Amino acid sequence: MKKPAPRETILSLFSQTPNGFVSGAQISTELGISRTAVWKHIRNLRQAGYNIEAIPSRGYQLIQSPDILMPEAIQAGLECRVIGSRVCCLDATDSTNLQACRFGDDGEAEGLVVVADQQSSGKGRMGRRWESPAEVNLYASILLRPAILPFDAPQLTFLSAVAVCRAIMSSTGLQARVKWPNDVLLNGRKVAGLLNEMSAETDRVNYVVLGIGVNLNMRKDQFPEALRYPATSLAIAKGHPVSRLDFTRSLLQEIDALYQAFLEQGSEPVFEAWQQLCDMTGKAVRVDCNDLLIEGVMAGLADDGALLVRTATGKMERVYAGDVRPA
Ligand code: BT5
Repeated sequence: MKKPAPRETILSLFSQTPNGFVSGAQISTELGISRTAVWKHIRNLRQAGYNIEAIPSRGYQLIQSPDILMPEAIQAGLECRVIGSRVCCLDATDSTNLQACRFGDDGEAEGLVVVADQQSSGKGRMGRRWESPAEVNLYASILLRPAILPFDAPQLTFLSAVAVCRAIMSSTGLQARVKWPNDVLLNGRKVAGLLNEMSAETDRVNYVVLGIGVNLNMRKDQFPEALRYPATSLAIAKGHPVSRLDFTRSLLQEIDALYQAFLEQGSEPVFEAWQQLCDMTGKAVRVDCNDLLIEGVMAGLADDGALLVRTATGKMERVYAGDVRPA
């Protein structure tokens, strides 16, 4: 594993001390650098927006971190085994999914996270657009290389959905819900969308990219009028902004834990968690599958992640792609 950057080590030291103080001597020993070099790193952190006070004979104290997404801040003290082994933060990009696929094609190891402050061509499913205004939300893509069959890769969408719900709960206390196949809802409004992309051969996955867009601090006036489904953000639901940095860290930790469970135990624990977060089971639904409309009662998930819908004739339909609405 690559050695952490000095900035990352310093932020990690701050996150480990209960009273928030870290002495210059401690930093200098940890990094093997002079006290003058320590002071220069602290100055650079201040310039990047970190409010750090120097208190004589006690050391440095981190008063406040800026809400910017930087690799060092995301990685400092992150409790992950795989996810976040490398983090790439971009001011702007076409699509973080496209970026992560480029890294995947270049042989980048799994665990890479690409985040961007804004996307000019944020992607939804089936060529749709994901609204990605600057500096308010999270647009992230995670590169994975699981030893699974291409057929099983769609199961990972459920993993992202559960992770997003858990991160929303831990950062805001709000209980989000999932909607098949790739939505996360808050009070019945879409707060996050997921788009997985894959590179594979017939019987082998080269990589999977988990694309995750979460509306964190998006304001009402930033949503276009014509959306397929009513939408919201965490800030609208809470009435105050949420920390993009804290949310991102929490999300990556949730994904890491679920991914380990997926690799060790298969999709069952993920599917079970997803079904508990789904309100539509047992309810009447209408599924729009392009040229086909299926109406019936949502019966749950099949082993492969297909949506099971029991129609009025008693037939159990398996749906692999489509948009679900309450009937
Ligand atoms: C999705 O597609 O919900 C998948 C969205 C995935 C976005 C992430 S951001 C990071 C990564 N990089 C990418 O380029 N993409 C991923 P779908 O189910 O097809 O929903 C798309 C529809 O949701 C659009 O047609 C709009 O109606 C609506 N929509 C667009 N932007 C939205 C937003 N920010 N919040 C809520 N709804 C939105």
